[in-house]
Amino acid sequence: MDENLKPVYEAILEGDMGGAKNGVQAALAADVPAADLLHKALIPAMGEVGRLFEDGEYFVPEMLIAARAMKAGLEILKPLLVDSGVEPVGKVAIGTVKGDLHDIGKNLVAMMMEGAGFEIMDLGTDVSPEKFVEAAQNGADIIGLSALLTTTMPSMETTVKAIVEAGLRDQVKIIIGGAPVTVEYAQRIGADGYASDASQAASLAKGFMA
Ligand code: B1M
Repeated sequence: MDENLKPVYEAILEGDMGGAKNGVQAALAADVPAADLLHKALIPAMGEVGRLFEDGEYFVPEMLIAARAMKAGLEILKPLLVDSGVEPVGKVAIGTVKGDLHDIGKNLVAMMMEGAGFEIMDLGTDVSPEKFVEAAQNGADIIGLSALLTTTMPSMETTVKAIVEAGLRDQVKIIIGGAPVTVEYAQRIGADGYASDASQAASLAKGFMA
């Protein structure tokens, strides 16, 4: 791994928020592109945290502090990844579905969509189907649903159904994503699209508005 990326990767694994911030700043000062920091240090570090959790070497507190360190790094990268400043191409309401508290991936998708020119209504985490319906009523063009747990994926289907029942299905496009989600699942629950990562989600959203 690049010597500028390694301290960031390690700081996230150790849950060292200050180290992550300093590492990101130092790497940027050494002309490492923000996208490289994201894809070659921050995201792989969280992947490794997940592996360590699965192997029983990390527990929830370690996951939490690693997530906090990653978020601190992301905050610094955000202005560099989001370079919008033009008329919004559309409105996206995005949230992590009911019962699910994971928000790093969702935040990243929101960030990339903002960078692609969308206005973002960030509904947060543990978002009920009713809240998504409300967002559709309030003019969202696209509804983005994120889920990281196999146990919360069914909330995606419930949300799609709630939007149908509210008579709003023709007014919005629904995009879903998150580690356990698949394109087949998206088709099965009647979503309009699935994206495996944040930049794919932004391209998909742009395609819907074209
Ligand atoms: Co949790 N957790 N967690 N966790 N956690 C996972 C998801 C897990 C896979 C870990 C593991 O076992 N290997 C596992 C789920 C197993 C499963 O369901 N199959 C798990 C578990 C079990 C749990 C708890 C149940 C643990 C417990 O309490 N015993 C608990 C549940 C809490 C709840 O939500 N109710 C829990 C809690 C937590 C923390 C709070 C400690 C923390 C979250 C902090 C936070 O988000 N603020 C946490 C973390 C950090 C993780 C891991 C380690 C990292 C997730 C992450 O941020 N990844 C994760 C393991 C892993 O994923 N490898 C794990 C980085 C992020 C950039 O990637 O979120 O995948 P990701 O997002 C990607 C794509 O998925 C996609 O684009 C993003 C960027 O490219 N994407 C979309 C995401 N949303 C999208 C939406 C779209 C399109 C694309 O369209 C709208």
